[in-house]
Amino acid sequence: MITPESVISTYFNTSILLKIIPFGNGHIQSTYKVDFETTSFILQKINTAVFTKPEVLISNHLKVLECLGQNPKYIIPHLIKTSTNNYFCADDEGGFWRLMEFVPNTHSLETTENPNQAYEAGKAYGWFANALKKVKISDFEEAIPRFHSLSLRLKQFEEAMKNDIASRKESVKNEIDFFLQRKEELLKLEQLIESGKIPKRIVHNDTKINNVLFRGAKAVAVIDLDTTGPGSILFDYGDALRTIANTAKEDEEKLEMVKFDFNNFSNFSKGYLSEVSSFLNKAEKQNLHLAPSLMTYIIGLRFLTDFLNGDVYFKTEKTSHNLIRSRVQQKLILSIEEQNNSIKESINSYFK
Ligand code: GN1
Ligand code: MG
Repeated sequence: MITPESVISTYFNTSILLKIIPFGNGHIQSTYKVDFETTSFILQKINTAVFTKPEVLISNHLKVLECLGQNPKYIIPHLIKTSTNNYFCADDEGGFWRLMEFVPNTHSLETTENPNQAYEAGKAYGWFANALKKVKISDFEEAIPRFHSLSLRLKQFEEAMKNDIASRKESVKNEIDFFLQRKEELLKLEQLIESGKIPKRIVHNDTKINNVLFRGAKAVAVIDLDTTGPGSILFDYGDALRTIANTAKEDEEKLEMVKFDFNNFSNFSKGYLSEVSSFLNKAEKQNLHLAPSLMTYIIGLRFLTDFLNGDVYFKTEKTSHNLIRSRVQQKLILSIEEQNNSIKESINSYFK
Protein backbone atom coordinates (compact mmCIF):
# COMPACT_ATOMS: atom_id res chain seq x y z
CA MET A 1 0.00 0.00 0.00
CA ILE A 2 1.20 3.50 -0.81
CA THR A 3 1.71 5.67 2.27
CA PRO A 4 3.19 9.16 2.69
CA GLU A 5 6.23 7.38 4.20
CA SER A 6 6.71 5.22 1.13
CA VAL A 7 6.44 8.28 -1.09
CA ILE A 8 9.03 10.14 0.97
CA SER A 9 11.43 7.26 0.46
CA THR A 10 11.52 8.16 -3.24
CA TYR A 11 12.96 11.52 -2.20
CA PHE A 12 15.22 10.84 0.77
CA ASN A 13 16.76 8.25 2.97
CA THR A 14 13.96 7.73 5.48
CA SER A 15 16.09 6.27 8.25
CA ILE A 16 16.37 9.79 9.65
CA LEU A 17 12.70 10.65 9.20
CA LEU A 18 11.06 11.80 12.44
CA LYS A 19 7.35 12.00 11.62
CA ILE A 20 4.68 12.76 9.03
CA ILE A 21 1.44 14.41 10.12
CA PRO A 22 -1.68 15.68 8.26
CA PHE A 23 -1.41 19.44 7.88
CA GLY A 24 -3.46 22.53 6.98
CA ASN A 25 -7.08 23.12 6.06
CA GLY A 26 -7.21 22.65 2.28
CA HIS A 27 -10.52 21.51 0.79
CA ILE A 28 -9.03 19.56 -2.11
CA GLN A 29 -5.50 18.13 -1.71
CA SER A 30 -4.24 15.85 1.06
CA THR A 31 -1.42 17.68 2.79
CA TYR A 32 1.26 16.40 5.21
CA LYS A 33 4.08 17.97 7.11
CA VAL A 34 7.21 15.86 6.92
CA ASP A 35 9.70 16.37 9.74
CA PHE A 36 13.36 15.44 9.69
CA GLU A 37 15.74 16.33 12.51
CA THR A 38 16.72 19.71 11.09
CA THR A 39 14.29 20.45 8.24
CA SER A 40 10.66 19.98 7.33
CA PHE A 41 8.78 19.66 4.06
CA ILE A 42 5.21 19.79 2.80
CA LEU A 43 4.05 16.67 0.99
CA GLN A 44 0.84 16.75 -1.01
CA LYS A 45 -1.17 14.07 -2.72
CA ILE A 46 -2.85 15.80 -5.61
CA ASN A 47 -6.57 15.24 -5.96
CA THR A 48 -6.57 13.98 -9.53
CA ALA A 49 -10.37 13.93 -9.74
CA VAL A 50 -10.14 17.74 -9.49
CA PHE A 51 -6.76 18.29 -11.15
CA THR A 52 -7.01 15.86 -14.02
CA LYS A 53 -3.70 17.03 -15.51
CA PRO A 54 -1.51 17.22 -12.41
CA GLU A 55 1.68 17.85 -14.43
CA VAL A 56 0.20 21.26 -15.22
CA LEU A 57 0.44 22.18 -11.52
CA ILE A 58 4.15 21.43 -11.65
CA SER A 59 4.85 23.35 -14.84
CA ASN A 60 2.88 26.41 -13.71
CA HIS A 61 4.64 26.36 -10.34
CA LEU A 62 8.06 26.19 -11.98
CA LYS A 63 7.11 28.98 -14.36
CA VAL A 64 6.14 31.26 -11.46
CA LEU A 65 9.45 30.58 -9.72
CA GLU A 66 11.35 31.24 -12.93
CA CYS A 67 9.56 34.57 -13.44
CA LEU A 68 10.24 35.71 -9.89
CA GLY A 69 13.98 35.03 -10.15
CA GLN A 70 16.41 34.87 -7.23
CA ASN A 71 15.41 36.30 -3.85
CA PRO A 72 11.86 37.44 -4.48
CA LYS A 73 10.42 39.82 -1.89
CA TYR A 74 8.06 37.13 -0.57
CA ILE A 75 8.83 33.45 -0.23
CA ILE A 76 7.23 31.08 -2.73
CA PRO A 77 8.00 27.52 -1.63
CA HIS A 78 10.18 25.62 -4.08
CA LEU A 79 9.43 22.16 -5.38
CA ILE A 80 11.79 19.38 -4.31
CA LYS A 81 13.01 16.72 -6.75
CA THR A 82 12.84 12.98 -6.15
CA SER A 83 16.08 10.99 -6.06
CA THR A 84 15.46 10.22 -9.75
CA ASN A 85 15.29 13.93 -10.56
CA ASN A 86 11.55 14.36 -10.91
CA TYR A 87 9.47 17.21 -9.56
CA PHE A 88 6.66 14.79 -8.73
CA CYS A 89 6.22 11.21 -7.68
CA ALA A 90 3.68 9.09 -9.55
CA ASP A 91 2.93 6.04 -7.40
CA ASP A 92 1.91 2.55 -8.53
CA GLU A 93 -1.75 3.15 -7.66
CA GLY A 94 -2.17 6.15 -9.94
CA GLY A 95 -1.49 8.67 -7.15
CA PHE A 96 0.41 11.86 -7.91
CA TRP A 97 2.51 13.51 -5.20
CA ARG A 98 4.68 16.57 -4.88
CA LEU A 99 7.05 17.76 -2.20
CA MET A 100 7.73 21.38 -1.33
CA GLU A 101 9.84 23.41 1.03
CA PHE A 102 8.27 24.12 4.41
CA VAL A 103 8.47 27.78 5.44
CA PRO A 104 9.69 27.73 9.05
CA ASN A 105 8.50 29.96 11.89
CA THR A 106 5.31 31.02 10.16
CA HIS A 107 1.62 30.60 10.75
CA SER A 108 -1.52 30.96 8.66
CA LEU A 109 -4.82 32.56 9.64
CA GLU A 110 -8.40 31.41 9.09
CA THR A 111 -9.78 34.88 9.90
CA THR A 112 -8.18 38.30 10.07
CA GLU A 113 -7.36 39.28 13.65
CA ASN A 114 -6.45 42.92 13.07
CA PRO A 115 -6.38 45.48 10.22
CA ASN A 116 -2.61 45.28 9.90
CA GLN A 117 -2.91 41.63 8.83
CA ALA A 118 -5.36 42.70 6.15
CA TYR A 119 -2.88 45.31 4.94
CA GLU A 120 -0.01 42.81 4.99
CA ALA A 121 -2.03 40.26 3.01
CA GLY A 122 -2.90 43.01 0.52
CA LYS A 123 0.77 43.85 0.03
CA ALA A 124 1.64 40.18 -0.45
CA TYR A 125 -1.06 39.35 -3.01
CA GLY A 126 -0.56 42.72 -4.73
CA TRP A 127 3.15 42.01 -4.99
CA PHE A 128 2.34 38.60 -6.54
CA ALA A 129 0.20 40.18 -9.28
CA ASN A 130 2.76 42.91 -9.88
CA ALA A 131 5.66 40.48 -10.08
CA LEU A 132 3.87 38.43 -12.74
CA LYS A 133 2.42 41.31 -14.73
CA LYS A 134 4.80 40.90 -17.66
CA VAL A 135 4.73 37.12 -18.07
CA LYS A 136 3.33 35.55 -21.20
CA ILE A 137 -0.18 34.26 -20.52
CA SER A 138 0.39 31.45 -23.01
CA ASP A 139 3.27 30.13 -20.88
CA PHE A 140 0.65 28.98 -18.37
CA GLU A 141 -2.01 26.35 -18.79
CA GLU A 142 -5.26 26.56 -16.83
CA ALA A 143 -5.04 23.76 -14.23
CA ILE A 144 -8.85 23.75 -14.14
CA PRO A 145 -10.26 25.26 -17.32
CA ARG A 146 -12.60 28.26 -16.82
CA PHE A 147 -12.07 27.97 -13.07
CA HIS A 148 -13.74 31.28 -12.17
CA SER A 149 -16.16 31.43 -15.09
CA LEU A 150 -19.52 32.46 -13.71
CA SER A 151 -21.44 31.01 -16.65
CA LEU A 152 -19.71 27.66 -16.22
CA ARG A 153 -20.49 27.66 -12.48
CA LEU A 154 -24.12 28.56 -13.20
CA LYS A 155 -24.34 25.75 -15.72
CA GLN A 156 -22.99 23.27 -13.16
CA PHE A 157 -25.47 24.63 -10.61
CA GLU A 158 -28.40 24.21 -13.00
CA GLU A 159 -27.25 20.70 -13.81
CA ALA A 160 -27.07 19.86 -10.08
CA MET A 161 -30.60 21.21 -9.55
CA LYS A 162 -31.92 19.23 -12.48
CA ASN A 163 -30.40 15.95 -11.32
CA ASP A 164 -31.00 16.57 -7.61
CA ILE A 165 -28.99 13.44 -7.04
CA ALA A 166 -28.92 13.74 -3.23
CA SER A 167 -32.62 14.77 -3.03
CA ARG A 168 -31.69 17.99 -1.25
CA LYS A 169 -33.14 20.56 -3.63
CA GLU A 170 -36.43 20.96 -1.77
CA SER A 171 -34.58 21.80 1.43
CA VAL A 172 -32.58 24.67 -0.07
CA LYS A 173 -35.19 26.57 -2.05
CA ASN A 174 -34.33 29.90 -0.39
CA GLU A 175 -30.64 29.48 -1.02
CA ILE A 176 -31.31 28.61 -4.67
CA ASP A 177 -33.45 31.74 -5.06
CA PHE A 178 -30.77 33.88 -3.48
CA PHE A 179 -28.31 32.95 -6.21
CA LEU A 180 -30.80 33.04 -9.09
CA GLN A 181 -31.91 36.56 -8.15
CA ARG A 182 -28.40 37.94 -8.46
CA LYS A 183 -27.03 36.24 -11.54
CA GLU A 184 -27.99 38.72 -14.30
CA GLU A 185 -26.13 41.61 -12.73
CA LEU A 186 -22.95 39.62 -12.28
CA LEU A 187 -23.12 38.09 -15.75
CA LYS A 188 -22.67 41.62 -17.12
CA LEU A 189 -19.37 41.79 -15.29
CA GLU A 190 -18.34 38.43 -16.70
CA GLN A 191 -19.04 39.82 -20.15
CA LEU A 192 -16.38 42.51 -19.61
CA ILE A 193 -13.91 39.82 -18.64
CA GLU A 194 -14.82 37.51 -21.54
CA SER A 195 -14.63 40.34 -24.07
CA GLY A 196 -11.13 41.29 -22.91
CA LYS A 197 -12.10 44.80 -21.79
CA ILE A 198 -10.98 43.59 -18.41
CA PRO A 199 -7.72 41.94 -19.46
CA LYS A 200 -6.51 38.43 -18.75
CA ARG A 201 -3.48 38.35 -16.50
CA ILE A 202 -1.57 35.68 -14.64
CA VAL A 203 -3.10 35.66 -11.17
CA HIS A 204 -3.13 33.42 -8.12
CA ASN A 205 -6.81 32.42 -8.35
CA ASP A 206 -7.11 31.23 -4.73
CA THR A 207 -6.26 34.24 -2.57
CA LYS A 208 -7.77 33.11 0.72
CA ILE A 209 -6.32 34.57 3.90
CA ASN A 210 -4.81 31.17 4.72
CA ASN A 211 -2.68 31.16 1.58
CA VAL A 212 -0.50 33.92 3.02
CA LEU A 213 2.01 32.90 5.69
CA PHE A 214 2.82 35.31 8.51
CA ARG A 215 5.99 35.55 10.54
CA GLY A 216 4.88 37.49 13.58
CA ALA A 217 2.94 40.46 12.20
CA LYS A 218 4.54 40.33 8.74
CA ALA A 219 3.30 38.48 5.67
CA VAL A 220 6.33 36.61 4.36
CA ALA A 221 5.11 33.96 1.92
CA VAL A 222 2.43 33.28 -0.66
CA ILE A 223 1.53 29.61 -0.95
CA ASP A 224 -0.80 27.26 -2.88
CA LEU A 225 -0.09 27.95 -6.53
CA ASP A 226 -2.49 25.17 -7.63
CA THR A 227 -4.69 27.45 -9.67
CA THR A 228 -2.18 30.16 -10.57
CA GLY A 229 -2.67 30.94 -14.23
CA PRO A 230 -4.80 33.02 -16.57
CA GLY A 231 -7.52 35.03 -14.84
CA SER A 232 -8.48 38.54 -13.88
CA ILE A 233 -7.13 40.84 -11.21
CA LEU A 234 -10.76 41.07 -10.06
CA PHE A 235 -10.64 37.38 -9.14
CA ASP A 236 -7.72 37.79 -6.76
CA TYR A 237 -8.90 41.06 -5.27
CA GLY A 238 -12.46 39.81 -4.72
CA ASP A 239 -11.57 36.33 -3.52
CA ALA A 240 -9.09 37.74 -1.01
CA LEU A 241 -11.69 40.09 0.45
CA ARG A 242 -14.15 37.18 0.69
CA THR A 243 -12.09 35.81 3.57
CA ILE A 244 -9.98 38.77 4.67
CA ALA A 245 -12.93 41.12 5.25
CA ASN A 246 -15.16 38.37 6.62
CA THR A 247 -15.48 38.81 10.39
CA ALA A 248 -16.17 35.07 10.76
CA LYS A 249 -14.84 31.76 9.47
CA GLU A 250 -15.80 30.47 6.03
CA ASP A 251 -17.96 27.84 7.73
CA GLU A 252 -19.30 29.80 10.71
CA GLU A 253 -22.65 28.40 11.85
CA LYS A 254 -23.66 31.50 13.78
CA LEU A 255 -24.56 33.60 10.78
CA GLU A 256 -25.00 36.76 12.83
CA MET A 257 -21.21 36.76 13.22
CA VAL A 258 -20.68 37.06 9.46
CA LYS A 259 -20.08 40.60 8.23
CA PHE A 260 -18.01 42.33 5.59
CA ASP A 261 -15.70 44.44 7.74
CA PHE A 262 -15.10 47.83 6.17
CA ASN A 263 -11.89 48.50 8.05
CA ASN A 264 -10.31 45.23 6.96
CA PHE A 265 -11.59 45.85 3.45
CA SER A 266 -9.93 49.27 3.26
CA ASN A 267 -6.68 48.06 4.81
CA PHE A 268 -6.44 45.13 2.42
CA SER A 269 -7.23 47.48 -0.46
CA LYS A 270 -4.59 49.96 0.63
CA GLY A 271 -1.94 47.25 0.55
CA TYR A 272 -3.16 45.57 -2.62
CA LEU A 273 -3.79 48.68 -4.67
CA SER A 274 -0.45 50.24 -3.74
CA GLU A 275 1.12 47.32 -5.62
CA VAL A 276 -1.18 47.07 -8.63
CA SER A 277 -2.74 50.47 -9.30
CA SER A 278 0.08 51.59 -11.62
CA PHE A 279 -0.71 48.94 -14.23
CA LEU A 280 -4.48 48.46 -14.04
CA ASN A 281 -6.52 49.65 -17.00
CA LYS A 282 -9.62 51.80 -16.81
CA ALA A 283 -12.12 48.93 -16.97
CA GLU A 284 -10.36 47.13 -14.13
CA LYS A 285 -10.36 50.24 -11.96
CA GLN A 286 -14.01 50.97 -12.73
CA ASN A 287 -15.19 47.47 -11.87
CA LEU A 288 -12.97 46.49 -8.98
CA HIS A 289 -15.72 47.33 -6.46
CA LEU A 290 -17.87 44.54 -7.94
CA ALA A 291 -15.18 41.91 -7.40
CA PRO A 292 -16.01 41.00 -3.77
CA SER A 293 -19.63 40.22 -4.69
CA LEU A 294 -18.64 38.34 -7.83
CA MET A 295 -16.16 36.07 -6.08
CA THR A 296 -18.23 35.52 -2.97
CA TYR A 297 -21.14 34.66 -5.26
CA ILE A 298 -19.13 32.21 -7.38
CA ILE A 299 -17.73 30.36 -4.38
CA GLY A 300 -21.03 30.42 -2.49
CA LEU A 301 -22.66 28.96 -5.60
CA ARG A 302 -20.01 26.26 -5.88
CA PHE A 303 -20.59 25.23 -2.24
CA LEU A 304 -24.34 25.01 -2.85
CA THR A 305 -23.79 23.06 -6.07
CA ASP A 306 -21.62 20.58 -4.21
CA PHE A 307 -24.27 20.26 -1.50
CA LEU A 308 -26.85 19.43 -4.18
CA ASN A 309 -24.44 16.92 -5.70
CA GLY A 310 -24.04 15.12 -2.36
CA ASP A 311 -20.66 16.63 -1.32
CA VAL A 312 -18.42 15.13 -3.93
CA TYR A 313 -15.96 17.98 -4.57
CA PHE A 314 -14.97 19.86 -1.40
CA LYS A 315 -13.82 17.93 1.67
CA THR A 316 -16.53 18.09 4.33
CA GLU A 317 -16.58 17.27 8.02
CA LYS A 318 -20.35 17.21 8.52
CA THR A 319 -23.47 16.59 6.45
CA SER A 320 -24.39 20.24 5.96
CA HIS A 321 -20.87 21.58 5.71
CA ASN A 322 -21.20 22.82 2.14
CA LEU A 323 -24.58 24.34 2.92
CA ILE A 324 -23.16 26.16 5.94
CA ARG A 325 -20.28 27.46 3.83
CA SER A 326 -22.70 28.62 1.16
CA ARG A 327 -24.89 30.40 3.73
CA VAL A 328 -21.86 32.25 5.05
CA GLN A 329 -21.12 33.49 1.53
CA GLN A 330 -24.75 34.60 1.15
CA LYS A 331 -24.63 36.52 4.41
CA LEU A 332 -21.40 38.14 3.29
CA ILE A 333 -22.94 39.18 -0.03
CA LEU A 334 -25.81 40.84 1.86
CA SER A 335 -23.31 42.72 3.99
CA ILE A 336 -21.35 43.79 0.89
CA GLU A 337 -24.56 44.96 -0.77
CA GLU A 338 -25.38 47.14 2.24
CA GLN A 339 -22.00 48.84 1.94
CA ASN A 340 -21.80 49.00 -1.85
CA ASN A 341 -21.61 52.78 -2.06
CA SER A 342 -18.90 53.18 0.54
CA ILE A 343 -16.91 50.33 -1.01
CA LYS A 344 -17.09 51.98 -4.42
CA GLU A 345 -16.19 55.41 -3.07
CA SER A 346 -13.28 54.05 -1.12
CA ILE A 347 -11.81 52.28 -4.17
CA ASN A 348 -12.33 55.33 -6.37
CA SER A 349 -10.47 57.50 -3.92
CA TYR A 350 -7.31 55.38 -4.47
CA PHE A 351 -7.34 56.18 -8.15
CA LYS A 352 -7.78 59.94 -7.85
C1 GN1 B 1 -10.63 25.27 -2.50
O1 GN1 B 1 -8.47 23.55 -1.28
P1 GN1 B 1 -8.36 25.00 -1.11
O2 GN1 B 1 -8.83 25.40 0.25
O3 GN1 B 1 -7.00 25.54 -1.43
C2 GN1 B 1 -10.95 25.67 -3.94
C3 GN1 B 1 -11.03 27.17 -4.06
C4 GN1 B 1 -12.09 27.70 -3.10
C5 GN1 B 1 -11.74 27.25 -1.69
C6 GN1 B 1 -12.82 27.67 -0.74
C7 GN1 B 1 -9.16 23.85 -6.70
O4 GN1 B 1 -9.33 25.71 -2.18
O5 GN1 B 1 -11.43 27.53 -5.36
O6 GN1 B 1 -12.13 29.10 -3.12
O7 GN1 B 1 -11.59 25.82 -1.62
N1 GN1 B 1 -9.94 25.13 -4.83
C8 GN1 B 1 -10.27 24.39 -5.90
O8 GN1 B 1 -12.33 27.68 0.55
O9 GN1 B 1 -11.43 24.17 -6.21
MG1 MG C 1 -6.12 26.14 -3.19
